[in-house]
Amino acid sequence: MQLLANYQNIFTRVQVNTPHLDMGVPVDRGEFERFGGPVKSYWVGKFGNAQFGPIYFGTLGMMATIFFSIGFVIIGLNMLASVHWNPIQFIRQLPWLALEPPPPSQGLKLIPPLNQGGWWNIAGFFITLSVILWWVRMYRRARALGMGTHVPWAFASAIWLFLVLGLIRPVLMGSWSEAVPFGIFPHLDWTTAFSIRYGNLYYNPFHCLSIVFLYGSTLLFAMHGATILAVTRYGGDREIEQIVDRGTASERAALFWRWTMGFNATMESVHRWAWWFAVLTPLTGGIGILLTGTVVDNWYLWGIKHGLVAHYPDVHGGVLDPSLAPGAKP
Ligand code: 07D
Repeated sequence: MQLLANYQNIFTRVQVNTPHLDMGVPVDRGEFERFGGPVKSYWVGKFGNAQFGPIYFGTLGMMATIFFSIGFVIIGLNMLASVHWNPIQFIRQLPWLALEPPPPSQGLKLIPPLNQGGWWNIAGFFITLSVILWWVRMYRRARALGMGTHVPWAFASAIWLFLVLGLIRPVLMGSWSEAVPFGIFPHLDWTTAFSIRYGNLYYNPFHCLSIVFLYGSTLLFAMHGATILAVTRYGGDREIEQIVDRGTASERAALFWRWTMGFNATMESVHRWAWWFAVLTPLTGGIGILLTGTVVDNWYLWGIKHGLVAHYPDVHGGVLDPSLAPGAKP
């Protein structure tokens, strides 16, 4: 009893250890051998599995890594060129350096002059290719293990937002200049500029929805993670196999939520809640970005029209749509 009362588990307490290193189940549909390691680390075992490797790389993994590296190096070299190839300045200014997309004058030209954003198109092409190949690799590895494809489909949702931001929306708008620059602060500056240019993204209902699912995901993850940790002393980490048994960790976990808020997810459904919340974050976000500038030019004015914006006293005169302001680019 004393032992149970003291049992706390913020860090992993149980490390799976075998006398031999575990190579994993044989995969008959795998075309390649796994390689690298395996090595064991006690401290890594505090956070996850103590064994590193072996990893399955295969053709797709190799190609995705090569294409990503090409894109990454192009971005890095452009940044280095922007500080006159000075390595010290490269490191000092790295968070502010950018590889910008082509300016509006280049429209949707496939390969604009290299110093007019052309490098952005080339780097973007390689990174997009790499992300897509990595998706196919994930799908194929899940299939090879006889798993469902839930992970790749969740990843596809993130790729959807990535493609909307960098490819689909710029194409619909007729200009690469609408796309996101590569760079640490520059991409954040782009986000703010985008919000201001299109009348404050807070009034975009899909941005609202995306935030609901983003915050909701963290809440659900915290609730589920905390619940399981709280009942591991009763074997709660065996989650699903306990679902039908009385008096188990699963039943206590469920009862805890039924007692405190009247409703409980089940050991199965909580994972579906988590999956859907996570997937819906970039899914709804991508819809919101796709509508911006294509269907809706100013979310603040849209919000006034649809009763979303609170009514303020008209102290500054009316609000002008920036796209109608004198000197605004069409
Ligand atoms: C970004 C895409 C998937 C990524 C993939 C990975 C590589 C790496 C590496 C080049 C995460 C591929 C990438 C392989 C390449 C190299 C080296 C997923 C991504 C596949 N917002 N906002 C969201 C909040 C404001 C704005 C989402 C909060 C302001 C814009 C989310 C606030 C302004 C966009 C969210 C807030 C503004 C967003 C992102 C608070 C100005 C988007 C969801 C409290 C700052 C994006 C509809 C996500 C979107 C987005 C949250 C405020 C602008 C819910 C909490 C008002 C322009 N915002 N935001 O999962 O979808 O991203 O909008 O203030 O485009 Mg916002």
